[in-house]
Amino acid sequence: MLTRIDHIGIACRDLDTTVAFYRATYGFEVHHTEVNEEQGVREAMLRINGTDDGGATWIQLLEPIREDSPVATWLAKNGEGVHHIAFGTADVDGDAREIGARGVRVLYDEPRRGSMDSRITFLHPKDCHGVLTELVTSASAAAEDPPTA
Ligand code: CMX
Ligand code: CO
Repeated sequence: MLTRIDHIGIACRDLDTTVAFYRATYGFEVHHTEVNEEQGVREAMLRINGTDDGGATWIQLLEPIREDSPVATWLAKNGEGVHHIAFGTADVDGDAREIGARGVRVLYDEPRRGSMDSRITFLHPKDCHGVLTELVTSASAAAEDPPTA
């Protein structure tokens, strides 16, 4: 079951200047940064608020590290802006299976590693009214509530 907005993913050309904008304009601080080689991004997670299931809601700022990465392709076409939304769930495997069975293309056979050791998968934007949609189980949610299926 999808229980919350986990994050909004925002594509930017320069992570450091974008982080500086979010800090100066809104007062949001960086909780975590990492390079995700597989996804082709350098990213910063800005924690916006806690949620009643013990998770949190984030802004994920994404700078491409490779020209052939999804974020680089998207930036070249659209410029900076909102790249995807992510729904949080305690069971990304089960939810991806259920949503796939409804005819929405799930991009990965198995969830992959996302920010902060979360497990993530994506739904094709063309099957979601133009919105690239990520499903994510955070490392803490997985530890507290392991999938039983
Ligand atoms: N939002 C909405 N539409 C999108 C999109 C996005 N982020 N990315 C691509 N599209 C649309 C394109 O506009 C294009 O539409 P048209 O055919 O009408 O022009 C169509 O989808 C195909 O786009 P493309 O540029 O040819 O790109 P690809 O098909 O090669 O890749 C996708 C699209 C979704 C499969 C790819 O971006 C992907 O695998 N995304 C998942 C991984 C990812 O985004 N990782 C970065 C974030 C990591 C994280 O969150 O941790
Ligand atoms: Co994301």
